Amino acid sequence: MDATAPVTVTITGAGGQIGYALLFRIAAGDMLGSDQPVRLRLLEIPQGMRAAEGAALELQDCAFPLLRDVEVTDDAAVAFAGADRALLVGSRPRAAGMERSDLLAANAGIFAPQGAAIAANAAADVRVLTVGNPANTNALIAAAAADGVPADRFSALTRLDHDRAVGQLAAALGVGPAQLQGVTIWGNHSATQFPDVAHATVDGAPVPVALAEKLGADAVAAWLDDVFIPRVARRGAEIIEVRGSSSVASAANAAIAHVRDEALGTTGSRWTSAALVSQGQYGVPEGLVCSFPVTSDGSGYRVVEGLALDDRARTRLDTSVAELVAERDAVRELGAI
Ligand code: NAX
Repeated sequence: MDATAPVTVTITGAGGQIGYALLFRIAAGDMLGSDQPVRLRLLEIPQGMRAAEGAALELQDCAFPLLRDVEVTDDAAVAFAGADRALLVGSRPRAAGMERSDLLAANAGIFAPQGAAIAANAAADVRVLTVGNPANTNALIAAAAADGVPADRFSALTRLDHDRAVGQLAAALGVGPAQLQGVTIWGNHSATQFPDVAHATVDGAPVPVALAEKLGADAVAAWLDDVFIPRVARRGAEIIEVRGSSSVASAANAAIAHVRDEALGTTGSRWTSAALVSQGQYGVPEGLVCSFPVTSDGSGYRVVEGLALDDRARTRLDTSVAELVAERDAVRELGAI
């Protein structure tokens, strides 16, 4: 593609909170680079159209040099027409008293038609990030419905969990986030996820050793099990409790970082975390959308293979994978995949 040809980016749920935090940064060049023009396609349901239209007016008022045009629609075929990148943000949140099967069914009703609309209308090399929860299983549903689109074009967001883990670790070690490498989120974007520091380094030195120096060798396991892992896994709830509203700017930042690293590449030996369709890596059943350590050379994410998992790590990954299997089986029973 000509370097200056615009990239078409479709955002679903664009009238919602994360949509509002995403649009302006994408238009400013934070996601695809400061020399990459973009076209934005905003998909909403009828109730969300006015909010998305209002955001489109504000985008115009920013006169972003990279923003070629903005279209707001409630028609998925229009929204995904020619899409190079799609960010599936709009989803059905869990209402009070809602059973998990009802939640999965409601989201299957959103993500299956969107997957089909992507297959029918998007660019041949489209890449799709699912943000809306339950993100892993929504990505699985969309990928299954997108006939003819290779499954490796679909991913789900666990970059927010990854960045939360890096933030917690940086604070505990008294270092900057950029000094840390090799943190991994394994599994589902849920409370069962496994934030793993076993392979992480701080300024090139092993994080477990740095933690032992900081906390005392005997205290590291308890800190990881009782403080770090639960805090990262339940950070979303902590944000709601303190802020009175769910994570928005941090979620949008993570989605932008996910697509930027996928499109422009992770540098050097750095890896990040993303939920990809498993090809059986680390014993994760094929076809599940599971978070792994990943790198990209700019042509798409690939799982970092060959990392050793000790018994403790294996058990945690297996627990999260069992939850993904249960979600997949539930949507299978609903006939959604
Ligand atoms: P909002 O409720 O503010 O916005 C959602 C928007 O989606 C609404 O404007 C709604 O009208 C629209 N929508 C609903 N169904 C749609 C459909 N079929 N087509 C197009 N648009 C549709 O929620 P917001 O705070 O923006 O969060 C969006 C999603 O991100 C939620 O599912 C949330 O749980 C999820 N999150 C995922 C995270 C992750 O790390 N994977 C973290 C942040 C966030 O919790």
